[in-house]
Amino acid sequence: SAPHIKARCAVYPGSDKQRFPVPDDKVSWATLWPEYSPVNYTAPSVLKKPAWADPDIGSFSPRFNSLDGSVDRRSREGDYSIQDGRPLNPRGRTGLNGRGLLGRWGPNHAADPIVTRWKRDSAGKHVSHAVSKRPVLQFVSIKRKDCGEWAIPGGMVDPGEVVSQTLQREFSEEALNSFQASPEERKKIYERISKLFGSPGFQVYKGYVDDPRNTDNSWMETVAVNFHDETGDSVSELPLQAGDDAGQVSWCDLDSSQPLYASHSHFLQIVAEERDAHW
Ligand code: RP5
Ligand code: MG
Ligand code: MG
Repeated sequence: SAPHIKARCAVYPGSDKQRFPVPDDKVSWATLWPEYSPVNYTAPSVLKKPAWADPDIGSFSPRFNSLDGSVDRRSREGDYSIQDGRPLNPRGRTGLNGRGLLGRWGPNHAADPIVTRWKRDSAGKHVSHAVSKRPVLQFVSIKRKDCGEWAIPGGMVDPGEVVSQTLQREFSEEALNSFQASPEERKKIYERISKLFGSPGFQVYKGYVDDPRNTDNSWMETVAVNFHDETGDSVSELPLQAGDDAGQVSWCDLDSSQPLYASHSHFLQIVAEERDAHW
């Protein structure tokens, strides 16, 4: 696995905290580095003890590497180590300890719905890329309110929730703003997307996400699944509307030059390869 990069961004998101600079050759915990002195930071929003966050370590001893009541503290990367009562990021140092903006010590589980269709011209014909000559895929992308970056409309798995539910729920909330629709519209949306999301989908990725919010003790993990509207008459016809943590929503071309949040570009590359599309 490649060393994480966004998890070492200079300034921690939503704060003025500078991460301790970690060069590539010092990322691994296996490399001894006595001078390493990361900044400690847990965001005030997390310390306020909202329902989605753990308490601080000390008074609290969760069951790491196991299913802890309804909170899944197992990593998809295998067992992680615990040092001084705190879990260690399985991809190594990030220059910051504590939880930052993340609620859980250890893995924070998310799900990423990648909804795709073929790009078509006004006559309905597939559009191929001028250089690669391959057909172009489009995916439903949202502009995140927190950082302004384009991203897959993913979100956190609620305690006890199954991933298939999270995928459909987050897509409905962020890309369709389903709650604001009229009852008939909502019913139509629900029927259309239940069919697409009820199909098996293609599992693109599961595991660690190189997310800028990661710390030495808390990190994002995801399950990314591709639901493809081959004929373009299912989700393709639904009006997109941004909701929840999405500021904008749009069908975007899959293309290696498009910068995206966290590891999302890597997930889309896998989708493009699987479907023999342009990348
Ligand atoms: C990323 O953060 C995941 O890939 C997912 O897209 C997202 C989940 O966090 P929120 O959108 O709930 O902030 O690491
Ligand atoms: Mg959400
Ligand atoms: Mg989200």
